[in-house]
Amino acid sequence: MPHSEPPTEADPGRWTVTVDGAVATPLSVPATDLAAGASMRSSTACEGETEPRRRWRGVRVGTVLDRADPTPDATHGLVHTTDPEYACGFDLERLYEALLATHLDGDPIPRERGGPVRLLVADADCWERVKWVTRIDVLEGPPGDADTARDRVPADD
Ligand SMILES: Nc1nc2c(c(=O)[nH]1)N[C@H]1C(S)=C(S)[C@@H](COP(=O)(O)O)O[C@H]1N2
Ligand SMILES: [Mo]
Repeated sequence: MPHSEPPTEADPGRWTVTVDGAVATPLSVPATDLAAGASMRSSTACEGETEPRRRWRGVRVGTVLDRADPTPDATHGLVHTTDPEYACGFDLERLYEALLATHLDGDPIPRERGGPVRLLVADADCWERVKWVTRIDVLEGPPGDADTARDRVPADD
């Protein structure tokens, strides 16, 4: 499968998620501060696969976005990863309800499953479950070609 290589360095103690772009207060949240609050049951099956849903835990993205205070014209968020070729765009309302997860079934998310920080979204396409999240760039319009996640995934993946 044409998936990103995991980062070589994935220590939760040294990982941060940055929120910047169209926000009043750009910020960087240590991954260790995300392990609280919300949870979501989700499978990570790719199209055509079946895989049981498992319990992901972390914080609601909206909690972090509110702290950054998006501008009144903000409409989208582009979620970046350690893979410079992989970024996934979302409507801001949908991103608010997503989860920045640090735990899978009670344990820190293994690196190959997207740890230390993975995005889980309700009713997601498989490529929207973004592994190794490093940054959310808040945008005042659709990300266009900057959204590369879907393109990285061939139809049969
Ligand atoms: N950063 C990043 N996240 C990613 C991908 C990727 O290549 N890079 N691939 C996506 C796709 S297409 C799938 S099917 C799932 C695979 O997740 P899994 O290894 O937990 O099953 O990760 C998604 N998240
Ligand atoms: Mo996928």
